[in-house]
Amino acid sequence: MKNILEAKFLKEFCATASNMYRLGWDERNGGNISYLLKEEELKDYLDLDHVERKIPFMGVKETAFDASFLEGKIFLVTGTGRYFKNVEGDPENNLGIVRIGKGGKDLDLLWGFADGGRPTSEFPAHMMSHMARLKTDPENRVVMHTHPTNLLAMTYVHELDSAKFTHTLWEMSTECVVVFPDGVEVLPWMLCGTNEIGVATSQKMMQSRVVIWSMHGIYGAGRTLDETFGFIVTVEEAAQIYMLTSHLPRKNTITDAQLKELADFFGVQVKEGIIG
Ligand code: 2HA
Ligand code: ZN
Repeated sequence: MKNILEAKFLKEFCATASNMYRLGWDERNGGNISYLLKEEELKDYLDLDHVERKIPFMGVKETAFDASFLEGKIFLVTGTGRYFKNVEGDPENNLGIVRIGKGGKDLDLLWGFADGGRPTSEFPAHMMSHMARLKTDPENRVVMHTHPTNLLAMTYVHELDSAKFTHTLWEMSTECVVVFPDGVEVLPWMLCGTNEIGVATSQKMMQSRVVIWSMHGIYGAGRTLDETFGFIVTVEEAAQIYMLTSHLPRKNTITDAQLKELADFFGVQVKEGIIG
């Protein structure tokens, strides 16, 4: 077997966590990432028949949570209570590779969480989001949650209407409408770590790859770590421009006609009902 610490997917995952930490978005144990792995990319690194231990799902009501759609799927995931700051230096304790067990009722730990850890408290929201995204895009592999500073600030001062929030973000930078043409979906403040927020997030994920948890953070989904991180960075930069300018008299803006011109030129299908 090859050394898993040398695997491309693991190195890239660790580098992403470090980047997010250095951007100041993942204070303490804030943030979590899950990454759907393919058996082909794992088989040289792990004996997939060897289960270290079984881990129950936490924070979910058995009756309300059904992950059977993901049975047998394998995820690399950050641990509950773990700090992004420490992931790169000590992946074996801070990360785990888990397989969704029979009927989607529990997890097989295949690697990691070596000191007794278990997946993020937001694991249900991650799994429900993966299910929603995979139904929309079978190539989706990443769900990422973090606390970007300016985006959080914006949820305190901007209306929490998804269409209005999207329109404001699109106006803040020329590339926005091209990078996230399906806009953002905004959830009101909700208790995190619960089934309810997982269900609400996954419903929004059917419509958009970016879901905002007001006064908390963001959920992004995508095909690769780079793509998903890219959505979040772009949204956060737009929010930063909003926070730098919203209290000043606005002299210029990107007009709806220009947003439409951008969408047409780059050939992206923008969400209905946002550009007038
Ligand atoms: O994992 O960010 O939402 C820590 C969090 C919970
Ligand atoms: Zn959070």
